[in-house]
Amino acid sequence: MMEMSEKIDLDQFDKEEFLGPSLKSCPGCSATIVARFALKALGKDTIVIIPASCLATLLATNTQTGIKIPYLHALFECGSSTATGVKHAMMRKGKENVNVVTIAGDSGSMDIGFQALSGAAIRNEDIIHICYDNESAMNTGGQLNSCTPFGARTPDWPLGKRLMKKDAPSIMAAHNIPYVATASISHLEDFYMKLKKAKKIKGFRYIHVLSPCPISWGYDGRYTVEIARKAVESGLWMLYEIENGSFNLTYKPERRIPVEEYLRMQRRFDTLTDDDARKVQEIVNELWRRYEE
Ligand SMILES: Cc1ncc(C[n+]2csc(CCOP(=O)(O)OP(=O)(O)O)c2C)c(N)n1
Repeated sequence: MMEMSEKIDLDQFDKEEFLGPSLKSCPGCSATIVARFALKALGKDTIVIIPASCLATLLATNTQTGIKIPYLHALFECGSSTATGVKHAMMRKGKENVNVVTIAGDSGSMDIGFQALSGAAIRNEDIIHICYDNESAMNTGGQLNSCTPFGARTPDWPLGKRLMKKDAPSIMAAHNIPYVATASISHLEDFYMKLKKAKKIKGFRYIHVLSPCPISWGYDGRYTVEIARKAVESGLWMLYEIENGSFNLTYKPERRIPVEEYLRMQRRFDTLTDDDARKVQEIVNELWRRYEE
């Protein structure tokens, strides 16, 4: 289990950068943190597929691009099938070692993109899928989707969602793929270590990263990392990996902070009642009780 410090020592990561100027991200955007560290870990022999999402538009629009390796902007519903085709083409050319990675949002992974993702996973295609989860369809204004958590308010659901968030990593683990992991942009060493490990594994690999969005979640962009850290420190967002079916917690908060410390920093939870907040706390307690058993 890794010890996490507040300050990140950048010397431990590969130096080469694959994202350059011309990125059109909002201040405090964590999708770019996900892409930056994913590409650093995977290295230059990588082809990246990004279906319609914030990341797709901010990396390349019109004649400008901010990415330095081959990049394909896929249709919203086709991230994993496009990646499958690219990987097979590489194999046909004798370039088996090229990493093919899809970086998709939560809708592009768990909603409209799910059919392609599930198909590629069950065939155990030799590709990596990274879902950066900002818990809404942000590129079109932050609409509700299956990854939006209980109680969060969205423009199309202004009173707050009454349904639970989809448990994406468990669904992917049920495909019996060799590697599934969760990560958070607040715990970059952990994310990086998982990417490096995934890179060496053959077959379908899935990493689900918590990726706060200042616009959709309603907070000042300077708090992006702090909010992600609070999600982990409260136990709401568990950091783990499932390697060939065996579960391994990669980080355990020393003393879990109350989930309200996380929830109350975000305007999307403005309509959450105290009773609802207690309900979220109970869900987290139950999750950890079951894990500790
Ligand atoms: C078939 C189709 N329907 C709708 C859209 C419009 N669209 C583009 S991006 C997007 C939301 C993407 O959400 P997500 O995958 O969660 O990524 P995020 O924008 O949050 O980064 C939508 C609805 C589209 N491009 N194609």
